[in-house]
Amino acid sequence: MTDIVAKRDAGREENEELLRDIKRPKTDKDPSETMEGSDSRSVLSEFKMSKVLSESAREKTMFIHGKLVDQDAVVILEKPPITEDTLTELFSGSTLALDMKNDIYSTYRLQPPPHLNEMKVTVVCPASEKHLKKYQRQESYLVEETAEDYSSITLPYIESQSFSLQWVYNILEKKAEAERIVYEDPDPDVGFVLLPDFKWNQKQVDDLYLIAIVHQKGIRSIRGLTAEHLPLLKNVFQKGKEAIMKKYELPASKLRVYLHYQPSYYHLHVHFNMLGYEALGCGVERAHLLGDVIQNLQSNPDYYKSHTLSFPLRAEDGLLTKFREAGKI
Ligand code: GTA
Repeated sequence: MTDIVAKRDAGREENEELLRDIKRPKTDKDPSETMEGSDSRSVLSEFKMSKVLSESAREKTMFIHGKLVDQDAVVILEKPPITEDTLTELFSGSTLALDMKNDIYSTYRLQPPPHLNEMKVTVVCPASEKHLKKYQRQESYLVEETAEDYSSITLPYIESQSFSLQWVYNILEKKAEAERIVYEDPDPDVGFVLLPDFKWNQKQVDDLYLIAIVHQKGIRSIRGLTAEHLPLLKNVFQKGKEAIMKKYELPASKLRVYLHYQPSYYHLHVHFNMLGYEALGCGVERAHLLGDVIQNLQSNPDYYKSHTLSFPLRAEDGLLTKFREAGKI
């Protein structure tokens, strides 16, 4: 925890680096041509908002579509949790205005010093149509996918439509986020890179979120797993938990370790969350505990090749259209 607090300034720099990176997308029209040399604040001042895609008062997040220079972009604003180490300064260094008082109850508006009032900003630029749909609020529908549905509907769809994995390869090849790596096992068969998920600001362990990205290429999701991958999965499970214990002093009993089905990115990766933190996508309809996946493969080497798997799909997901066209829902 102390380690996390000590890294606050480093985290701030990482955020700025992320924003600087969007000025250099590899596209025909590069925003860096007009924005080179500007700092992270001016990057956002270039953002021309067109629509709020979704928002959540509970999560304190807002997903906004707009243009950065001439490119579609999604900006995600998120108010981070309050951390205990800031409380003394928050109480002594803020101004307070009374809203109402009634008997023993009173409410106030607090204006903290600017550095205690930061927001987390994520920028996706250039954002594809698929990104816009991903961040748009939509109804969800549960799909039951048989092994046959996987081969005839899902696999052809994900082969033609998936998000780019460039960010994953950048991490594995140390071209991006190398300084954020918490642990690496470089073995090409059972190795992986463990690092903070970009949804986690690393300021408090209450919402700890890391991902382990396997070095082995070609395993798209749990559907691609067989008993031959048990050494890989056990290695990620064991060494991932050990690395988190060492760095964040969180025992395995405080972790939720799982894979998504369907994932957004079809290169095998494992999510590590703090148990009490209700991360998006940790519900039973989408998350498969790594411990259960290992046991299922131990009792049936082809479990994920043969079983029906359920998962939610959002209204505008092209895969849902394919399932509808096939008369499956
Ligand atoms: N370190 O560049 C990256 C990076 N990218 C592009 C994705 N991830 C990254 N991590 C690092 N660097 O947990 C992370 C994602 C995710 C994991 C991929 O990789 O944060 P997945 O393939 O199972 O896909 O996991 P998943 O979970 O659907 O993707 P994602 O992006 O988490 O979206 C799920 C929902 O979470 C979204 O629909 C949205 O509602 C919400 N969300 C997404 N991003 C944010 C954000 N920055 N802040 C708040 N909420 C977000």
